Amino acid sequence: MAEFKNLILDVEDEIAVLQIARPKALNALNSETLDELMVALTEIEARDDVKVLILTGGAIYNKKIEADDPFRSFVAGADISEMHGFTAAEARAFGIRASKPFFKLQNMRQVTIAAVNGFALGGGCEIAMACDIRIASENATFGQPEVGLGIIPGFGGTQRLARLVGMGRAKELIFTCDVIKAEEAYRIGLVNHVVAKEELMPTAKEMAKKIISKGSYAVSVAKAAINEGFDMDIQNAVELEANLFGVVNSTHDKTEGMGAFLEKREAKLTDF
Ligand code: CO8
Repeated sequence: MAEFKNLILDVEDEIAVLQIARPKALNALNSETLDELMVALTEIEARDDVKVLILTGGAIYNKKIEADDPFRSFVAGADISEMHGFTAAEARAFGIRASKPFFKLQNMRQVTIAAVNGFALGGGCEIAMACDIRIASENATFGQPEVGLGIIPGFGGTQRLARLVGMGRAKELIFTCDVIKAEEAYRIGLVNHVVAKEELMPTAKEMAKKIISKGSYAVSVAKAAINEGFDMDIQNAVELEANLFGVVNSTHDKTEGMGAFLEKREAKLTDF
């Protein structure tokens, strides 16, 4: 396994927990962290012993108000001190560099869950949106403050936010830079669940375990069907689904899953 300066990776019970841990900048994403993320996600995707990835913001914060609060920040955005001196070409290159780990989160075969603690601003909201599912602690806050900095969301925010919450709400959030609380994020469909701080990781792990108990291959094919079909016209999307439905019908899990139902016993699903 690679060594990381700004990430902490733990794998246990087929669940990888990847913490962004750059506390001096509230986990802001700089180039180094984005590159590390790409390395970590590539390694995780190649591991047969990982079925679900939980992405979270971690480490202990030695800061003013909430000293030593590990829930203070998920990711407070892209690193403003790095972006400040960018030329247009450098800014574009930075966006393309970030798109690699973001697309990896979106499309990797394992399910990705963002466990969002504290600030999820700008690039922080965007990286959470690149995950399949978002669970927020009740102190989490979300926003896209970019236009207030004279830029626009550049890690997919103009696209993924509109797809998740609808164009009207996405435009309001992006144009006003409003920072919303977890409950409001839940109300508009930006997050799937809101839980107490202490329940954040247990809830994410509980959901991961539930997903792992299903046929992992079928889950990954369902993920691909949803992702790839989403931007297609309905005719082609349903045809894609039919093709993938054919693929999963030749698996051990299909024989076992349906056989177990017919024999009125518990299915023993694997991952093929
Ligand atoms: N970048 C760099 N450093 C940061 C960032 C950031 N996004 N956020 C916080 N920090 C640093 C602060 O500078 C500070 O460092 P220091 O102690 O050395 O001064 C440290 O983290 C702690 O921050 P604060 O003292 O400000 O803590 P507060 O509790 O007072 O405030 C906030 C916390 C509200 C989160 C505040 O830090 C803040 O507003 N941060 C910036 C939030 C923001 O605007 N995020 C969006 C950034 S732009 C973006 O994400 C664009 C993504 C797309 C880029 C595409 C490029 C192609």
